[in-house]
Amino acid sequence: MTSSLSRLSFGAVTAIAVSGLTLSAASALELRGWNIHVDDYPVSIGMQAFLDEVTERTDGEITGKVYNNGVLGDQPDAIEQTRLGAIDFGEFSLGPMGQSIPETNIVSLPFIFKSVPDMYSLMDGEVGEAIGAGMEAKGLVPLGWYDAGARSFYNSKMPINTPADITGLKVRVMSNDLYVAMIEAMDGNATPMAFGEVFQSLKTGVVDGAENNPPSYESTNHYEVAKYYSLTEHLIIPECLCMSKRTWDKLTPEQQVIVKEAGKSSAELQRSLWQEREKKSMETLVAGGTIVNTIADKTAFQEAMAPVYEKYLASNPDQVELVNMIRNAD
Ligand code: BDP
Repeated sequence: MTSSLSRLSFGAVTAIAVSGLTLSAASALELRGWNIHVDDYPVSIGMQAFLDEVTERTDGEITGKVYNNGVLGDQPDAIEQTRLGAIDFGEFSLGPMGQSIPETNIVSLPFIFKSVPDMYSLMDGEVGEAIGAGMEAKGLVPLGWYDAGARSFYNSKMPINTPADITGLKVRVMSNDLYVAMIEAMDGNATPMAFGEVFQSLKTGVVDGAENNPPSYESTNHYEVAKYYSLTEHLIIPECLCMSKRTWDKLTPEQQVIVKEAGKSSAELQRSLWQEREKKSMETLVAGGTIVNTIADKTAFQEAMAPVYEKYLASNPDQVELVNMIRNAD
């Protein structure tokens, strides 16, 4: 009797202990965040602020680490990993996202946004919602739109003033067929390549140039090996702090509210840090010997993109309305 009683109570205690363990394992989450940029980059600071706010407001139930410098892998790969839940969150350019999430491709049409402020107001409204819904359906929950300014061409040969200057130039682009079409429309040779390989490729002449915003051109030291920076501002690509839908689904409704709010406030912080960094980067570039030229009239570049639009709209008839909404926004 005594022994069966004690066996019983031992069993009961074990059950309680085990269920206690299971409970605490389910509520404590440790997140892994993917980031391609260097530690002091506005994106990196924004992501850390996001994680800190989430940890503080969930009383430590959600913790984690942001892995900077692309140590968790290339961007196209990391996007897939995040969709699958192997990475919990990341800050991605909508550029390389286009290959797996067609709705995001719209922002990769050259010159689609008239200006960065225009991009902000469209992404914070209906356009952002439509794109965000497409992302969510493919396993990424958008938490905040980050700023990445405007991208311009840089190369080691000469200043670019007209589309004809791109003829024959070997230009690295991000992984997306639209960028290949963009370069080919100007008779250049496009090479899709991982961000981390560009410095060496510029240095050894595998490519003559690439294109990016001032902070990325500067923080990667690309300006040391490609000194002509021509302000074509042909692409204004928003970026997204987003969470894997699989991770999102593990959160309680209260945690989801906190995560969304922290995402939004981190985007505000990132956007203001971005403005400062852009200025600083331009100063660093000029001090480092970069030869910067502006393009007073970009019409010729815009006109050269006609075949890119034609082909895109023909193969994405469902996006015609959205494209027009962006192009006609004032
Ligand atoms: C930077 C983006 C980063 C891209 C990189 C690139 O912030 O996400 O990976 O450009 O050109 O501006 O690959």
